[in-house]
Amino acid sequence: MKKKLFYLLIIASTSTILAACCKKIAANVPLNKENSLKQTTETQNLLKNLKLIPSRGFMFGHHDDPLYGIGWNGDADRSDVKSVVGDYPAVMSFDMGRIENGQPNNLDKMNFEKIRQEIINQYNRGGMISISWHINNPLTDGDAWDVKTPGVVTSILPAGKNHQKFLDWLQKGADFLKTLKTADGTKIPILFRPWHEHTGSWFWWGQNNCTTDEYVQLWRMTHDFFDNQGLNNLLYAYSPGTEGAGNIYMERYPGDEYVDLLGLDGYHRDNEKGVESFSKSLNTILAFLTEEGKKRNKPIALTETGLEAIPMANWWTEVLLPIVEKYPVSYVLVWRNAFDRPNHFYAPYPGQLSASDFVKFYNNPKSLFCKDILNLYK
Ligand code: BMA
Repeated sequence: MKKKLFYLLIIASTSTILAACCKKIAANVPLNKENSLKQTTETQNLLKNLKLIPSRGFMFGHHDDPLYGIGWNGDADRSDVKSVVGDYPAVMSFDMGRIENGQPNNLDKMNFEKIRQEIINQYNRGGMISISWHINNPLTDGDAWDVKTPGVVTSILPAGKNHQKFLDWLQKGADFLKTLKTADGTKIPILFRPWHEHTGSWFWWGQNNCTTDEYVQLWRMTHDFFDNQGLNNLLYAYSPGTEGAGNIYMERYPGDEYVDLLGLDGYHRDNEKGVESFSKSLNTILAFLTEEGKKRNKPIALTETGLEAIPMANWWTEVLLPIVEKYPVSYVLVWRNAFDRPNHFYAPYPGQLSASDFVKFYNNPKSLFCKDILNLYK
């Protein structure tokens, strides 16, 4: 049994004042409009709680957690994490890729209706939801990783030939996001994580595939579009990869008014051989984010991480924990446990080599799972 009986201190939002603020221009890009959309109370509370959590520990998260796992797909009330430790992750993330085409299933074959239901379930448990979007390439209609043809971002900005097509895609995304409501109509707060890992070049919005100004325009255009749709239940996470701290991390930062959380996507590769470089790059960037987060009053998080197939028995307590516990990260999220791709998993399942170490990790008072979080929205 888990010993920690901590419930996240709930600080009700009594503040009704939202400062009407001027947008800061981080890059040399003119702003389209003033962002005057007022976030829902639940969304403001989530942001406040994301800032409070590091005084207690960090939330654990898992991508697609309740949808499928090793040896199963679509079972009710199932989760590999829960099967190992008896509790759901405090954070679950999901992906909207293919919503832009009006497809019933996302890029990992998950039905959008089912995703919606699991988002509602996670909200009702008091846990947090994040959404990424591996959106197709609007120039070639290939996938997000199709980087062979240059000029994709140029083609979707206001002067580009695919601008309207892209706005139609954003509309489809907005229409899905608008359906994320509880039975009583409460809009579910979502940490939206667009245009992630852009410091690498494997996505069409990545470093070598567009200019800094184009990237910033793309981000702001997306945010402004969703604002105009009345999506006041979104927080925005900026999630570069591990290419660097400082100037590399900030080069394409869209501005404080467009970002709510500073994230990092950083994976451990190469098993034992990769421990040093994994901890070195995380330590460098998380130390930078700690300072930057303080300066900008933004929470920070390890928005994607993991060691594929976890072939190291004590990875959780001997590699991951010693790094993340040094920094005020609100959450740490590992990627998915694919049911249909051998050895593509990042959380343990019963009998997996690192399962007992994961129980130790869970029992550490700093790691927060769903039952440790009473309600992030109050
Ligand atoms: C990648 C892999 C892919 C998957 C994509 C989006 O890291 O897991 O198999 O399609 O994420 O979830």
